[in-house]
Amino acid sequence: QAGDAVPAAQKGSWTAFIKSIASFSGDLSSLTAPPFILSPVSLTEFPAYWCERPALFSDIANARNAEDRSRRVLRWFISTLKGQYTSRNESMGSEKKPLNPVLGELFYGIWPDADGRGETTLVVEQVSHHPPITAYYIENASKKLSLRGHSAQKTTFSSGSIIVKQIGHALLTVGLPDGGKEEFLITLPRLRIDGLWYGSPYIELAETSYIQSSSGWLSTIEYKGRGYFSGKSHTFKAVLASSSGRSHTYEGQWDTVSKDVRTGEVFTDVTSAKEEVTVRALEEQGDWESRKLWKDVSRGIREGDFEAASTAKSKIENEQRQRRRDEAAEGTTWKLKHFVHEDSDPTYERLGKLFKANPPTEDMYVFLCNAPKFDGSA
Ligand code: CLR
Repeated sequence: QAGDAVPAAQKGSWTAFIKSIASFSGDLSSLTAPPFILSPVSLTEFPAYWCERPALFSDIANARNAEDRSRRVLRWFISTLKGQYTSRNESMGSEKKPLNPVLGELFYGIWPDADGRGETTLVVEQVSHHPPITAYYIENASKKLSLRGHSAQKTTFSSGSIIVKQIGHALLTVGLPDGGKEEFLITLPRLRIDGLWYGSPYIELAETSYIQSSSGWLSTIEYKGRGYFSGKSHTFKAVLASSSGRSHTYEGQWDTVSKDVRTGEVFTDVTSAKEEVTVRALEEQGDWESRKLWKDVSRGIREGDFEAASTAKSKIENEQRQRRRDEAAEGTTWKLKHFVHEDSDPTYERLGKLFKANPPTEDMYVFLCNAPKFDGSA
């Protein structure tokens, strides 16, 4: 039944919201949605999904050779998908509309060392508001691993679903024992948001994404949902192949278990608990840090006090508008804190050529290596 999961009083505004999406393409974040679908979490927190299994990330450093390294990178990547794409359904009952970050919004986090995996740190900055673009840098220095990337979306509407094309990519750099390095270009899958009619949206992944290693190994990952080759939702098939023709195939569900097709061995298993990022207490956070910045809006949404949420949100938005007006009047522009923007990414171009990446280049946000110490000093 249409609108089954929508509170009675919000059915009308939900229908209106769905209609406005249908006649719209581009930046969904600017559309007003009914309260029940609002998430109290900002998009600047999402890059943390890359590292919620920190042991799998650090395990990349234990590889014996390039082939093994590519396999471990693929295993870690597949194991992040459940968090990236199903965790709002688990924690809040359905996919929700995240808070739309302001320009300059920051999110810092850490996964502390344990069992010799080393400490992993996270720096996120909202580098554009219109369109929304989020840049991030994740590092496990003791294992010589770093991941830099940026994330933006282009949305369209097709037969009742929202189709989200992800713009941006991630680049994983692995320092090798001999002092050299290996790089991995990671492209991102397409999303389809279904269940809108019922008011209980969820994500299915579609089409293909790639992980190209500078060693030559390439993972080609195909995504399918219910009714396609396995009949199960959240299905993928990944082929890891070298230029010399050797290959491995892994198949299964990215939200539960997958196997090496030839040996039957378990490849990924994300049925155990993940480890959420640790952030500083609110009192220790700066004014631009996401949870501090949005605290009144988030509290309103969480406690069902939508009037308080909306007042607090307007305050932030008005403040932002004033800032942009002041900058225009002074002839200045907002200065990013942790990243420098470049129009093209030479590493993307070089590795992307190997599998004919589309587009042939993308923007790049270079990290300034100025992460604040976690004890609070900037
Ligand atoms: C952001 C980058 C992360 C993976 C990810 C997961 C969920 C996506 C999100 C990205 C972008 C914003 C998104 C969200 C799901 C819903 C939300 C597309 C790609 C849109 C803006 C909200 C739609 C509103 C309906 C839920 C009603 O690594």
